Amino acid sequence: MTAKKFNKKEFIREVKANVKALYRKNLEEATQQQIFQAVSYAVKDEIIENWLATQEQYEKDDPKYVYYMSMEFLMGRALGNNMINLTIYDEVKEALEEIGLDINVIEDQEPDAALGNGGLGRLAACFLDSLATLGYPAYGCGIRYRYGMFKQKIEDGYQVEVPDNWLKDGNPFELRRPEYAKEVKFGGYVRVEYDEKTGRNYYKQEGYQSVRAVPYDFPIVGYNNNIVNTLRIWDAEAISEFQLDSFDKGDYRKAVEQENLARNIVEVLYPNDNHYAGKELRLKQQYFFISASVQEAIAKYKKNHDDIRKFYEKATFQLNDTHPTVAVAELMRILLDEEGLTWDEAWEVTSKTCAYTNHTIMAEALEKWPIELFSRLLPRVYQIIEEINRRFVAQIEAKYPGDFEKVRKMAIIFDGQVKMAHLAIAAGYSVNGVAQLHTEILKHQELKDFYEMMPEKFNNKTNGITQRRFLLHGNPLLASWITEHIGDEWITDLPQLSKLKVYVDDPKAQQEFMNIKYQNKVRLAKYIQEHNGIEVDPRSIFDVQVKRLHEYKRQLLNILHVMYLYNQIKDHPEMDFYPRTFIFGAKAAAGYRRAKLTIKLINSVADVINNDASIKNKLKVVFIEDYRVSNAEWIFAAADVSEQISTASKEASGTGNMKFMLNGAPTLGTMDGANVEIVEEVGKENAFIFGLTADEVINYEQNGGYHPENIFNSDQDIRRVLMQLINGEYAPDDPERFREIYDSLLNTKSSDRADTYFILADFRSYADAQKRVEEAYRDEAGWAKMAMLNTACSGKFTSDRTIQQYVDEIWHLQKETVKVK
Ligand code: OAK
Repeated sequence: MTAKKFNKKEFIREVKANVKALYRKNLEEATQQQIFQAVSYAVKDEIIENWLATQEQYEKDDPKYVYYMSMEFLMGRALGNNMINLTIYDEVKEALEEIGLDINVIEDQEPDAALGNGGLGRLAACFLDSLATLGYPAYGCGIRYRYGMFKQKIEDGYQVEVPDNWLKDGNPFELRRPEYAKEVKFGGYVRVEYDEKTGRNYYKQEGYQSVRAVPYDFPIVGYNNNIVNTLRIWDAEAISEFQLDSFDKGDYRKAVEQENLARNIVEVLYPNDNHYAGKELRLKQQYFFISASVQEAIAKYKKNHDDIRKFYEKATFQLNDTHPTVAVAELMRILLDEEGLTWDEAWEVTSKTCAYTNHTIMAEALEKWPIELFSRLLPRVYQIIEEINRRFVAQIEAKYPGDFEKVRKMAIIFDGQVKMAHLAIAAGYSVNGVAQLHTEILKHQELKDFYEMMPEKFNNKTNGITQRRFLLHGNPLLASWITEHIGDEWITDLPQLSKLKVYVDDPKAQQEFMNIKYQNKVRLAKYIQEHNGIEVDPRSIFDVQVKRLHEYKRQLLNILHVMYLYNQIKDHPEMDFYPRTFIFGAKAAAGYRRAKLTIKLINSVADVINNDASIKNKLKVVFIEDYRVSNAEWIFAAADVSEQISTASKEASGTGNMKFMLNGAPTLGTMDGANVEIVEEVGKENAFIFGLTADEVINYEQNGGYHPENIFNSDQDIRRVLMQLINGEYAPDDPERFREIYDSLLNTKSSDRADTYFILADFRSYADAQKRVEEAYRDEAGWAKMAMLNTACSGKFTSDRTIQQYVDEIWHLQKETVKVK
């Protein structure tokens, strides 16, 4: 299992040669960006033999593959991670030092591959890392967006979105594979021909427009095992004129339209998290990468197999939420129209191939496409979905005779809409949630009818994260300390961390552990100083909430509590208050007005507090601009407190919570998503839990009885904070600025129910939990123990465990091993 020996001299020689070949420069003349490129090509060279060897081995063994189909892969930077997984990080670092280069500066040149929004996209990236590390044959299938997640600038406290031109300097790790290009067809109409000989109808799409899907491959390096899997993301190119069929030749307008289609389709990632916008272009994106990926999976299978009816023995499609669900119908289309299977044969293959993961219960995230749009864009695919629906409805009626309610609630096509979740559940062989609580809510609330009809399909796969990126790379000091104490097996076997438990009462170990935390806080403080111009004290408590900005995640609860603390300190200057730095990082969807206003509120509160000398630096508020994977690695390493304060029942799992825990930050949170399991692992006494339970929230939602105005009227501290939203305290130039937020909490006119996310209901118990944090932090030894226990008990939350469960319980893949030559 050991990787090829690294040759330092050879590596340096190659870096220099690359600078010459790429830029006609000597090392001394090259920019850091150019050196980054040169180093990356040298690292790619280390990868390429393994990549070839892996694919050869797979070819020979003919294993089953999982195709992880996802609109998003939030990969972050590749260079550091590839060096880590090749186990050449320290060697490269030394080699670069020898020629006067700083590896951190070089790594910092790389733009994040931000082809995702948040949790779902980052999970996909962690899964690819674990699949390669565990030795399972896998493809990530996605889109090569020209522009990824926008870059966030903060101007005058407001979020400004700047295009993310991540490919502008070229991408050293990608490989264009034109030999695997596929044609994808949109629009037109379906012509049916009856063939008397076979007695079958044949369906042909005509008058369509098409684009050429061209794949780019990214190596996914397994940790220290010679395995390199592939992330295959598709670019769109115009079908050149000479390829138009004779009927269309010379049709200039069509040629131009096709060119526009190709240009638009992969232009940009939709920046919505947990929200569906229903845009036509988005459906085009979905079908574009799915059609190309399914065609490729079938072509690959047919290379060495004759019987397409056994396709599912060699391939399984995991649908990352409903976004890739059109795969169900595309697979049916190919099997029926191109492979000539009967409906029943095609259905058997499809329903043994596709599996679906649900990542949210937020109603506004449910994908429903108007049938007019769907049938116009994908006429043949729509016909197939109609037939799937017809048969599914017949099944419902057979099971529940006369119960039209069931049909109304479960049909795939209803009320003029195609419901993608219903399609995924009806067609898939597995439906999973991403944390125990979430799966229970799916089974007994959101997807109750489906669970009752087909309970065997439902299962849970609690999310996980890769320790290679979020500890070994992101927190090298702690990683080394852990290795010194328990060896390095934790890198591929995270539950080994429990061996750290013997050290949690050892004063020396405690001191070392907290000293590492301190150094990581110094590193982050420097970053904040450089990027925000704010000085923060690394001795203060770093209380961190980083994640997408969404009302259900309740950044508003956090900042309202900061306003409350500020009032307290102002009222009682002599009060004993442990200095705190509240750190936020969050992007809001570009069109999400209230989320953007919340960012402005956070920055406005920060301005007032950070500039009030009278509070003597007891409180600081920092909003880190452009929160993304690369700076997240540093943020988790430096956190003392992990804010996971979503309204119970709303956060499907959370994965940031796991990254904090791994890095020794106790959770301050609600009993929501995977927080429940975190508490199960570390013990309630090593977390700060508050707020309504999921059952209580659901009960209010279903039966009413929640009246935030009563809380407002009876709790003077809360009243005061809310009044400060509309009296100009934080908006002297425009006291009405935050009226919308105030109204959302109290005014039933402005929304269906005031305080949709139960912020006032949970405020007191949140403030109490925060008080407990402060008390606990004052006890140095006690805190060190708690922090260490969080790391020691985080073993469950590795994505290696999650992937092994997907393999054992859903995909049934065989482990591969690859030897280097
Ligand atoms: C994004 C778009 C549509 C639907 C869901 C999402 C999404 O990112 N959901 C998140 O998925 C994560 C991975 O499973 C979970 O940890 C988060 O709780 C969930 O919000």
